[in-house]
Amino acid sequence: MTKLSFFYFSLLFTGLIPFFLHAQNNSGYTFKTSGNPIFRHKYTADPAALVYKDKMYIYAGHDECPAPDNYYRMNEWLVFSSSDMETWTEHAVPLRTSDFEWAKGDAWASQVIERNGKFYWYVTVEHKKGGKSIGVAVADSPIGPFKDARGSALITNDMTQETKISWDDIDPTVFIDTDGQAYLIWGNTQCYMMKLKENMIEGDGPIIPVNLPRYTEAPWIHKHKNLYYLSYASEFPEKIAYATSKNIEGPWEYRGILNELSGNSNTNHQAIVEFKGKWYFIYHNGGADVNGGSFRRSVCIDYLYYNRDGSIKRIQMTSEGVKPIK
Ligand code: FUB
Repeated sequence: MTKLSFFYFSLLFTGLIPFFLHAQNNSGYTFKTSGNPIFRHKYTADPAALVYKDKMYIYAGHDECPAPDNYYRMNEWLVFSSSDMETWTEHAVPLRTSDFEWAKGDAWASQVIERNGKFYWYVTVEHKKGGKSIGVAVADSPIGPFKDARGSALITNDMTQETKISWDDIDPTVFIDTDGQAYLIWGNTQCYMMKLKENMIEGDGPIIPVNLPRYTEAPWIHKHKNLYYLSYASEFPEKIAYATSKNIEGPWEYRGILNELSGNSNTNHQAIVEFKGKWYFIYHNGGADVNGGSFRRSVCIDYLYYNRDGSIKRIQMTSEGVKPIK
């Protein structure tokens, strides 16, 4: 290769790196994070975490709105995995709104859970008939490929009547209790709960309103030492608040604010999981770069600590993020 052709080759190669990083499908792209936000090559929002075997998986919506526009342009969800919280792999795009034949778009908040070796992904989408709806996709692996498990929405706007808005059926969180009963919790403005059948793709009983003070959206349910925790986005712009109960069906006791406003993002959307002996608070802010904000969000991770009485210490959002697990 002559010096000149080497020069042109290098130019082409280095010029293509950003293209590859922003390409639709970064299957197998592995990188070390250097603090918050942890993913910087794409905007990522509404994180949901799943701990399975040796790894943490983070599922996120992909904020694709170009600056300076400001609207939710979200057509697909992404999945990342790590075994040490420092080295992350982005896998092939596992799910798009177009995988739900009945959906029109809007890859809003979601959560994945495992049952009997299958992975169920509950997602928010806009229904072709109008109104936000919840769908469920299924896969044999945490990284997919996922496919629509029902061929129809699990929750549609006409199934909930507590508010008149068309976007109240968003932001599903899912939980399987120690007795095997699965629950779906979701909602904007009004929080709802419904039992799921063992097949995980059908409701099992009525939709019950869950009353939480200053509730906006983004419920996340987890259990710690026999206490149920229901965290959620409160007011707008959003802080994350939480409530606890000894019974998953309530009543819920409001326990205060867990996370403050997340900088320049109106939304804050959290997930809470234990991984390898530590608890993590996973959320988004608008801090990836100068174009970051409410419609170009980025996933962050900080530690979560409990007090002896079961309450949770206020989250300290940091630039450094969490330490690698040795
Ligand atoms: O990403 C779209 C919506 O913004 C989510 O569904 C809400 O939780 C908020 O983060």
